[in-house]
Amino acid sequence: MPAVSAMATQDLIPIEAHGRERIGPCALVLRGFALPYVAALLRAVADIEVCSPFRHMVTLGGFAMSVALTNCGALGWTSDRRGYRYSAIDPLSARPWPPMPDVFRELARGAAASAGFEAFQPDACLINRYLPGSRLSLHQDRNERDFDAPIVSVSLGMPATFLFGGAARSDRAAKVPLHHGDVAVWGGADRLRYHGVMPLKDEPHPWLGSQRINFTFRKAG
Ligand code: MD6
Ligand code: FE
Repeated sequence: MPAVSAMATQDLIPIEAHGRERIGPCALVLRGFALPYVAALLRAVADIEVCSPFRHMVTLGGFAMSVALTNCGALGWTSDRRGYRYSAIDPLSARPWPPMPDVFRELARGAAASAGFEAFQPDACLINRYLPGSRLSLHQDRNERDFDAPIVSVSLGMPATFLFGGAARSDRAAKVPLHHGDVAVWGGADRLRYHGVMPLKDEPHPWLGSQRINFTFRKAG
């Protein structure tokens, strides 16, 4: 039975109603939380990709990722044949990543606080662009220096099926649909859970067309 709260004008309402879905003890999806920020996010991405274009990085195994990525903020997530790491320098431009716009920080902090993680101070924003067929295989986020800070993941554009697994790669993963404007937050006991994204179907979004843009905020350093 879900927990309930009494309201004056209605009957019993699940506490997680109003666009909040619990996907773990310390993990939530905040439905539509990013909608007020969409225009600012897209404007900023247009600026960021002039300096640090989207590119397909190569993984440890030597394969190009199907997802194209760039970063903003003091640190950016990178991958090559030697492995995964955070870097202050974009290996493509050989310059620092573009700064994280204030509006990004405001969105990430607001979403984290709403999920119970006060005082989130993101220093890294990974920006992923998915086209139809792009996918992200199950993995843990463990390149960050400490695991006390949550991960805040913002979805724009085409819908995706987020896989939210357990502490072991072989644990069964829940399939969580993510739509334009949704924000997933996971931390605490859920911080190291395996997660990924199923191959994207081509279901064009009215504004963004056949792509999904994902912003993943972290405290990496
Ligand atoms: C997403 N991205 O694109 C979630 N994690 O919806 C990730 O979980 C992720 O893209 C670690 C490194 C790169 C990523
Ligand atoms: Fe991840």
